[in-house]
Amino acid sequence: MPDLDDPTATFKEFDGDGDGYITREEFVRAMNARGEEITAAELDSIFHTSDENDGDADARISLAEFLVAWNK
Ligand SMILES: [Ca+2]
Ligand SMILES: [Ca+2]
Repeated sequence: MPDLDDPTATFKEFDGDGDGYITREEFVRAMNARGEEITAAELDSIFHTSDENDGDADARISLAEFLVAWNK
């Protein structure tokens, strides 16, 4: 279990294939691995608020976007 206060470690945990981006699929899988349920609406909200933080809105969350969301 990574340190929950370390967003970079959390990002790596969520980025299942290690390509540097978290997709919706990876996000759901990581939450389920933690025993957390996440609804489609919650997922939409997270991606809507996080995905555009670096201006690319590519439906994936980069580490930079993740850190911005983390610090909100
Ligand atoms: Ca990935
Ligand atoms: Ca993005």
